[in-house]
Amino acid sequence: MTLTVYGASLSPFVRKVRVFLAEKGEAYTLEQVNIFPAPDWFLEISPLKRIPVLRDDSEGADATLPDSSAICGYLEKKFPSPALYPQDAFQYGKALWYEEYADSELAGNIGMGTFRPMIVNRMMGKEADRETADKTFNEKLPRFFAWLDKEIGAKDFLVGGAFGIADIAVGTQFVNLAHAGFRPDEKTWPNLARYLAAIHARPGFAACIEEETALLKKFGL
Ligand SMILES: N[C@@H](CCC(=O)N[C@@H](CS)C(=O)NCC(=O)O)C(=O)O
Repeated sequence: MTLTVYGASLSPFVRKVRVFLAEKGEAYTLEQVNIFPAPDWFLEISPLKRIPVLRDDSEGADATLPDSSAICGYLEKKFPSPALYPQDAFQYGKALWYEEYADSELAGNIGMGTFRPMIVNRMMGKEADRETADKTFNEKLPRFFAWLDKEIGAKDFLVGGAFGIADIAVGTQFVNLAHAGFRPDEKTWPNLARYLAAIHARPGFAACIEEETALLKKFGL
């Protein structure tokens, strides 16, 4: 296998790359890396100590690339079909904006505010912090849900009438929210709930969700 993804399966950014590769129909090996703490060899390929990192042996012995956005941009150039970024210039810009929105604020609030207190805590042998998770879900996340619900409206995909990077970046963060035990209420945000159900049912997402759910079960979560 020439492509290797270094990371851990519950990371939303690792899942982003895995779903991207699945949609491209490209096979890869997932090499699990524990980043708490990251081993020395990993710091050499990930100076910010973050997962994921992609290795592409077809590009030479040291061909590694950190950061999910850099990796997806690279994979799009290397494997152009099916296109996962819009061709139209403005739609392309919009897709990058949704990706940024998901990777920064949405990820921060879901990750630190729900996934860490409910899942990471328990995986590390600590008590779940339900108070923090409930507070995040009830007070911080509704404005993200409302904005996304409005952006999606009656559409199937966020940008350009086709599934792509924006849907992968947004969809992956909501998998972590679901792992933490929370979903946007379908009566309050019906467009978002319908959209997420459809995105998560795609084979790339469904395979990751199934694998991760089994992993969480092994931890008794
Ligand atoms: N911008 C990066 C973010 C990656 C990221 O934050 N990964 C987390 C795991 S979900 C990580 O490696 N955290 C370890 C740390 O920050 O030390 C990307 O898109 O790949």
